[in-house]
Amino acid sequence: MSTTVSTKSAFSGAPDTMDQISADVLEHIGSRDPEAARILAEEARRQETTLELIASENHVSSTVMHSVGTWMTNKYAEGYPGKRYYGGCTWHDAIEDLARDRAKALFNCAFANVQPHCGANANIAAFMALLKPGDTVLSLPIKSGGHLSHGLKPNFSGTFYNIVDYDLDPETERLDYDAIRAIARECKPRLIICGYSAYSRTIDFAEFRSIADEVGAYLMADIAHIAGLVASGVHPSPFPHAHVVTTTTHKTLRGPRGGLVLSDDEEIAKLVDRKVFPGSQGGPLMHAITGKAIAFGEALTPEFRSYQEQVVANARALAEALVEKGYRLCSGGTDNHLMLVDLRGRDADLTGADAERWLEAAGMIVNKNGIPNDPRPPMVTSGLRLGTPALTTRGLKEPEMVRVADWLDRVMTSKGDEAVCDAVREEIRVFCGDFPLPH
Ligand code: DSN
Repeated sequence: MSTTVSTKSAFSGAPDTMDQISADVLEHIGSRDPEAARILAEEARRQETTLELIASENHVSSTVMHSVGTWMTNKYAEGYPGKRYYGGCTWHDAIEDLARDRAKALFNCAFANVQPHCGANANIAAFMALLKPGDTVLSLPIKSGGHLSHGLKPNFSGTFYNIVDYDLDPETERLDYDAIRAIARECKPRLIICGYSAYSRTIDFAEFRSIADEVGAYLMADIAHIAGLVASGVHPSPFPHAHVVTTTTHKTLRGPRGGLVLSDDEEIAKLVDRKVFPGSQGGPLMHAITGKAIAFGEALTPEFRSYQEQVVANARALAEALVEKGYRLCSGGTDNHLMLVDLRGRDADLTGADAERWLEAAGMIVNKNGIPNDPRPPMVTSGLRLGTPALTTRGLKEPEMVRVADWLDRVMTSKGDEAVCDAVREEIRVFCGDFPLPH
């Protein structure tokens, strides 16, 4: 349900809690476009005073944030460093080389293309590099935790390729590698995809590669959700197993919004470059590539590894606290940064859509999510997907996860009672003051 808000009133200044550089930027915009500045200030305030539990979101450092609003936005740079279709690209070459080199160091691989505008675009380029239209792709469907660009019918992937599904084991709600192998033997895919949007368990990339090798398929790992964990060694790496690895840059990796393709295979690398540009994109977003370079630099630090360890520790603590309150978690828990809560375990009538709405009113931002074999439609669902990357960025640790679980439970057991939501909203507003956004 969308809410119409008035944006007409004038900008009344940056929130007090904002860091000086951000406040100066906002005041500057406000002096020229108060209407737009008001919206930005409101969004900053929303982020400051609410708890972000969407597993695919994060808060970037102010360095990354401000780096995407720079001179780099003014330039066309079609092509690649040293081979551009436009003059004046010296510094664009330098920043793209920096981003590529840091990405390769981060994931310990030989090739990186940092130009995809988003994860879905990275996947388009990977498909185009490895497949012809009509080829068979074996993947987990979105209803079981996969991604729309892995084969959903209305998406490019489901439109141009022959998609065969594998599924989770209905009992354990985990990947069943023997069953995947059996389907692969039967359908003989050209490509097998692993890596998911709502799967809370460790992925065995070596096992996937052994299946791919047995049937002569390529293996693609879409690590969009777990990229930060992988870069820090907190989740096993898809290298050297996957032929191609795709990811977004803005989830656990904590960079600007964008996509990335990685590989260790020289031939595939050449194809991916051609399929990103000119195959599926025009001018790269050089301001976003600047932010990627800086975020990858941050991710190469020891602090980033500690952050990822805390993300996983927090997810485990939140999962345990919810189970103690009677919630059922799909697959029984989590090994990574997210969990899928089957709300029916607590109350058979509870839906993801209701919970999402009530929790937002109480200052907790979540997304409804189908659970495996969900009888409810995607806009209703029986589940919530919860993640800890953004909370961990703010400095929350295990004891705070118990508080978050309490707030979640209070709101959901009250069925969104207005007085309960208001009381929790106020507690969270005060709590957030102790855990400021990164400066
Ligand atoms: N839509 C993203 C997510 O929320 O997981 C995946 O691209």
